[in-house]
Amino acid sequence: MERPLTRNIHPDRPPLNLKEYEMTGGYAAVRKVCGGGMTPAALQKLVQDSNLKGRGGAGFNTGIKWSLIPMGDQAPHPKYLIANADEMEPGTFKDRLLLEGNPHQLIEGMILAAYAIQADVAYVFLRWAYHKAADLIRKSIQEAYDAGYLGKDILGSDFHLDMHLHTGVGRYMCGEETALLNALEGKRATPRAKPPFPQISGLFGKPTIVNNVETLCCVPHIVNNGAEWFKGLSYSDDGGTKLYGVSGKVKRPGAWELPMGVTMRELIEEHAGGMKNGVQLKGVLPGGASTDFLTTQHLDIKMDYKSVAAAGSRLGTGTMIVMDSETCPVGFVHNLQHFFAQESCGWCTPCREGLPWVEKILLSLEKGDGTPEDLELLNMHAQFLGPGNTFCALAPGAMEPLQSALKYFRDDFEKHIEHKKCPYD
Ligand code: L3W
Repeated sequence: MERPLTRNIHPDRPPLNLKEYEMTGGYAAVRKVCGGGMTPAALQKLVQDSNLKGRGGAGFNTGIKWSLIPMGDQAPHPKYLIANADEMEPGTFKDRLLLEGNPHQLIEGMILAAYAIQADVAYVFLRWAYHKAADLIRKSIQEAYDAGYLGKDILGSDFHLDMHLHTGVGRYMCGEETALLNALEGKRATPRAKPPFPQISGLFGKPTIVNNVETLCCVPHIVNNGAEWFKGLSYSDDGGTKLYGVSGKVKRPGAWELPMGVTMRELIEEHAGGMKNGVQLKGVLPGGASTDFLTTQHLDIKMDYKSVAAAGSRLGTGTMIVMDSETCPVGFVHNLQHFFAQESCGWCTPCREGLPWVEKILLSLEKGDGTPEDLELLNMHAQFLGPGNTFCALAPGAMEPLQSALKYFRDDFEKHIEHKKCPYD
């Protein structure tokens, strides 16, 4: 089984420095492209043909996103390329593996993406808590400058690119691409209305592409091996491998690179070693906290965008949170809503006012003070805060685990009301 993104990542060894990375074939793709082997348009087409879909959570086709950027002599400059490394989705720790394990792979992917859109400046927008990654990226960017992969006339071509590291200050909101752009401009991290999409008016009003770390790390391998090879790595229609993760009461929580489309059962039972002794699987959030619960009846679905959506949830980041039979679903969802309420940027009223209210109702239920009307109120909120009623995806994402918990674990909610206490205490 091929694992292009992680084959040179070993937990017990420091990441490859530039020379070591080159010895494993690193920067060959930049040499090929900047050496005249591929035009920007051909690179955009190659990535589109590979069917690489954005790994940040939304699954938008990467090549199509790039193709929406203005090109040619009339295009506004500077253009920007941003790696979204603000990994703060609860239960998600896949980009960290790539950032700490092979920073040059990300830098190479960013140079290629920047070439494809003819960007002038690139930023890594990094989660504040990833201190180790920050040191490694800073050092690796310098190494790439020293070797001529960044700066003016890269490898003798007429392509120039500057790259900077920007560390956030610890707000979940900055993972949303337009809030990220505001933060990078030194403004309050509130989302912007879309359209215009960042491809047309992004950072400082200029054409900008924001891609997730894992997405960008796929690009050198697509350039080296081709679109058909990339598609062939997958068990499904979506191209490539995927970094999947499992957390919760499993025997071996972790993250693994596997063919896109492995089943949920394989992930939990084989890679994560199954549930810990004494507990059973009750529910799964397939791709971080802002996805709908699936349950044991869904274990055999493929973990790809289409299959997870058909089951009523989203692949999201592909890093699942497993809920076990000893954990109270009401307490579990309350904990998530506490996080989302705290991380709301406050820009739009439904999210700012609604999430703390949802949190309060859940806390009251969990303490045994809930009433049957509270369940109706929660259902109503799941609609009010759903897609189309808020400025960005934060509150609708928060409603996904709530609405699905009310659907699959309603008994548990009702028992709290009936017995006036948490049945799991
Ligand atoms: C041009 C159109 N571009 C969509 C682009 C858009 C964006 C991408 C996805 O996030 C989930 C959320 C969280 N013309 C376009 C278009 N695009 N339609 O495609 O867009 P969208 O709107 O489907 O999703 P979104 O609001 O960006 C939805 C998660 O993604 N999320 C992501 C966080 C990522 C990180 C990370 O990578 N470190 O933190 C943020 O909300 O799960 O449910 O680029 O511009 N017609």
